[in-house]
Amino acid sequence: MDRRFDKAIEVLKRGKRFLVVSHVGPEGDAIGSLLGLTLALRGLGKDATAYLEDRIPDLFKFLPGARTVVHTLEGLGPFDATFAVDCGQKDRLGRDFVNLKDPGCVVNIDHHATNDCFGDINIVEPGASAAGELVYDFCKAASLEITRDIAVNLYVAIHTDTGSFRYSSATPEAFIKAGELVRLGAEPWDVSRRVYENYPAKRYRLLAMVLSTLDVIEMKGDGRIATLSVTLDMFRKAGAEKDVADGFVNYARGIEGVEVGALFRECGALEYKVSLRSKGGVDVAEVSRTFGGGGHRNAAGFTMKGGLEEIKARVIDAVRGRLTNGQKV
Ligand SMILES: [Mn+2]
Repeated sequence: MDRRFDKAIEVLKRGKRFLVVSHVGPEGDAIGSLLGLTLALRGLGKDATAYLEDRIPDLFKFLPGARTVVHTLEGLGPFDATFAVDCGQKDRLGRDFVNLKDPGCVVNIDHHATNDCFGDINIVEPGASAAGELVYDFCKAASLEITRDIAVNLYVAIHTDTGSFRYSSATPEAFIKAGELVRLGAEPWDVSRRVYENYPAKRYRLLAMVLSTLDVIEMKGDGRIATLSVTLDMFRKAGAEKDVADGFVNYARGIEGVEVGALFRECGALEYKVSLRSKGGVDVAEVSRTFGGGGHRNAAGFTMKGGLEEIKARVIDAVRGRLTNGQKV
């Protein structure tokens, strides 16, 4: 890890104009890591542009620096270097980045086991709870000052990616770093209130429709899979944007006796985004890879073309195969 950090620190010292990017459909870790690193670079007096293809979900707009994020790279660049955070594949960094001619040296900072090491320098640590943890490590290694604003961003990154420290990814290191970030000014209740106690009413209207699609499928003594689905029509009726359904998949996994929860989110004509959550007995990253996606052992996803019932049947089959292959723990 140290040599890769040394190389990245070299890049940091040599450059003046930096780009920081993260994945499409950004969530807490993507946004927190992106903003934390961007603010750290600016603190050094560097010119740092933060780019996300997609809008920042409303509940993360309070994060320091959020208003400085750009959603197009047209006319920007060249850059001396680009830092990509929390993203396993280059094509998930947004169209403008993929088409960018002069990103400079690409430093890939990520914790997805499925990362394909697309960077010139790859700091990929699947053992890290969040990319935010690695940005924290990088700031420490490069002696960058972690201000209160940076601490809030990195705390949110770790907090959200560990499911509020509920997942097995909540390692001693995650707690230690989060504790340090609290010492540096991140306020746990303030963050919780803004991130978890601040949902728009339309989220509940949408959730009511989504919960009515619940299907719990028995797997012959091997646990169960529960599915939920959300259609474009439901989004329309609730007046909700697509990110309003973020996290709904956890309602499927949270049922007694259920090993795997799945959410099927319609995102176009005969196209669905599938989110899978496991309690640990099934590696859903592996399931997702067979459909061209990726993620973590207990949280993964992919997009798939076809009708809802057909896609559901294929996913249930794939999970059933894993459940009965002796992989259940
Ligand atoms: Mn992450």
